[in-house]
Amino acid sequence: MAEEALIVVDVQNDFCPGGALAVEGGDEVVPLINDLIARFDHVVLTQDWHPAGHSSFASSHPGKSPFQTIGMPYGEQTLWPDHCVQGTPGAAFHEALEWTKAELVIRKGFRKGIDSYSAFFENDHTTPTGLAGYLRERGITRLTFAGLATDFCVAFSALDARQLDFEATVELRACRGIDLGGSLAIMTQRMRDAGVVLV
Ligand code: VGL
Ligand code: ZN
Repeated sequence: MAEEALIVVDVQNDFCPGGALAVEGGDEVVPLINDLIARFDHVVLTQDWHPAGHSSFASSHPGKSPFQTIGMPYGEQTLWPDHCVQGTPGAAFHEALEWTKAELVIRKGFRKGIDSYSAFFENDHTTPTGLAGYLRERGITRLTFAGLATDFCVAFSALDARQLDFEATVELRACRGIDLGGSLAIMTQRMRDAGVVLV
């Protein structure tokens, strides 16, 4: 029988109000995600986990500001405020998130020279995080995504899931987006076109 897992994406303090890269209403997803966690047999969390001075931080590029883009060897990269620095309170899960049941925490973005939005691949779209192998070895083929941010880490993860032949559902009411230059509408459409079920 097809096994299912819930993938909880980046429900961390820096993506919640008051955080370094706050997503509007980011904390509102926590009770909804706690309900989902209670309903799923298997739960995986992702955690954005950057070293200080990470190349996705605008502060690492003299003259650049957050939300500008630059060319990196692996393609275009949006620059962000410093966020989710390893071991800082901003990188911790939201204190109300009931994460104890989680079987795996996938940390991402820990290589200084490359960002990683997706739970499956870094932003070069080729360096794997190991999550696909972990899920496949366990016979898990159906994935439900929730968390932050809809148009970045959630969307990149769901799109890669489809590319890797997993079934993918996104619980939109348990997600909040950044919406940079129309990215929310663009990524929502890309998910639909890829066969991601949006509920
Ligand atoms: C994210 C921007 C930078 C996310 C992470 O979790 O969507 N966005 N790092
Ligand atoms: Zn990040």
